[in-house]
Amino acid sequence: MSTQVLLFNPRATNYKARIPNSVLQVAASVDGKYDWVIVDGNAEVNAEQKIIDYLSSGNFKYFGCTIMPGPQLKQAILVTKKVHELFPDVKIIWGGYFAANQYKVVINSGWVDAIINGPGDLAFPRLLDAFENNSPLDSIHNLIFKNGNEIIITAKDALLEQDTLPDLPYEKLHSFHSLEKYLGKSYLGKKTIAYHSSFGCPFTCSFCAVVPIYEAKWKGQSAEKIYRHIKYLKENFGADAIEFHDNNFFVNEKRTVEFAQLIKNENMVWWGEGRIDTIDKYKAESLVVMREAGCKMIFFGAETGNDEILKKMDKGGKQTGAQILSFAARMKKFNIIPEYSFVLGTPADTPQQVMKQIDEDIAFIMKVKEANPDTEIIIYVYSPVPTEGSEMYKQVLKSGFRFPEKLEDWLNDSWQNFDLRKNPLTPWLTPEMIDKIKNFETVLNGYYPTVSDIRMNSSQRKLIRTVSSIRYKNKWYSYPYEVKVLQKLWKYRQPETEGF
Ligand code: B12
Ligand code: SF4
Repeated sequence: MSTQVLLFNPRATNYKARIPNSVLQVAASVDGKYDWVIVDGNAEVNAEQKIIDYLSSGNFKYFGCTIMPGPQLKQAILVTKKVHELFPDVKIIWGGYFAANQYKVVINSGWVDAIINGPGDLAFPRLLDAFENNSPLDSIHNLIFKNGNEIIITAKDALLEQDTLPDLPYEKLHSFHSLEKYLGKSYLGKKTIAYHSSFGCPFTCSFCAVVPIYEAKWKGQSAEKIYRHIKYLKENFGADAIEFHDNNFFVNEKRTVEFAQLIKNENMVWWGEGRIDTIDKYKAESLVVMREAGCKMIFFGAETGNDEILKKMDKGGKQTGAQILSFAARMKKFNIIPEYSFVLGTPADTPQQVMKQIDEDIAFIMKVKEANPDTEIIIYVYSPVPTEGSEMYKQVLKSGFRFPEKLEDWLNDSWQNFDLRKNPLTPWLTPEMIDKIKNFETVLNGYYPTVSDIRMNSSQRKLIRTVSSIRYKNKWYSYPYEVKVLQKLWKYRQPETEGF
């Protein structure tokens, strides 16, 4: 086992590092066959130097980097470019949502030898074997690479049975970076696990980056497997809470209830992402058992109250504005906090229509708060993902919007901010529209400070609410400087950009 693989998780957060599940699962796929190390940009002061030191030893043949859009792009691009220049013999492999969705710009950069397109559990070890044996790459599934000028995209594998995958090598990760430090404080608990229990999603929402990669497929680990890992992290490292990082944790009611029953006596608090129309079908007994077992809050993509747009977004065709409202009220009965995310600023034929839609969404969000004031609201500004063929993406292309053609262009501030979904600079949104969305968000968060912000105490909450109330009640959103000052002073944390 002499061939060494360096796996890099570029910095994505300044706020708190989480277990780097992407590179850890990739490590598991080659564990025992290839020797590997992990460099985590979230946990290192100078990740670049650490990588150069490792590679200078001459022991490494492969550099694997995971990459999602947003600030992670910075270290990913700069460090990869350096590795390519200083160590031309080291093979560079990228994986993750950005690499797969924006494959053209990545592979055309000339620095990346291959992209893993979707799960890497079979593709990565097979790719390394092929490189080792100098054999062709065409027969390896879930792969994108270049043959001369031609970009080759190989077939996708069906999703694997998740219980057949190897356990994550937590102990070896612990030898690089302390696991206790990864189990951070959160709204849920003092030591929060980041756990990823399923891949994909059975739906095809036309704005979602999961769709082009997983094409409406979903596979989850069994409740027993999840429970076994959580118990291990609890017993060995003192974990007391779980953030489920699945795109859609609650697809299968039976699995959710089985997990709830297993975890019930472990005194763990947990959170995950789900769909309103899926969980609205859950039986009352299931919701009761989930809450008793520690499920305190669930994140939902509410998106908009407008049924026409919901249809255009292809939310499975089942979610409606009326259901979003009644479901918020239903969750109150079970004492589970719904965390609703909305996507404002979707394209329309005229600027008047875009603005009208923003106004209607703002009014709708206020109605949700009336139905259940505990509902946490997250507001995103729509930023396109290349879901080729969807109605929404066709409209985006019609507006003249184009993604960057050079990898380094993603280093520009505006493109790094693009996927933070705050001000994506899409052609149909005017500064006035963006201001309206942002100012409303500021006033809303002032009037209803988020319960998940653990840095604000109750008197601070009361004061910020009083200051914001005149604006909220009278719908005066422009220039909310006084609210902003207080939020800055008390470091209001935006769960949407800094983590959940
Ligand atoms: C954890 C997480 C974060 C963490 C940081 C993660 C980190 N690496 O440090 C935080 C909270 C900081 C974060 C932030 C953001 N995130 Co994020 N994040 C996730 C989340 C929930 C889990 C990622 C994960 O661990 N997955 C588990 C692993 C096992 O799966 P995987 O990454 O897919 O890995 C497999 C394959 O992809 C492949 N693979 C992946 N990498 C590599 C590398 C190599 C070398 C190889 C061989 C294979 C390979 O093999 C793996 C095993 O099969 C995903 C959603 C999801 N369910 O994946 C979103 C997700 C990646 N995030 C997303 C986004 C947009 C963001 C933000 C940019 C914006 C936002 N508002 O959320 C911010 C950026 C903020 C910032 N400061 O950087 C989107 C990306 C969408 C897109 N447009 O492409 C996702 C998909 C969520 C979503 N559905 O919208 N995120
Ligand atoms: S339900 Fe969520 S994860 Fe699934 S396709 Fe829609 S937005 Fe994406």
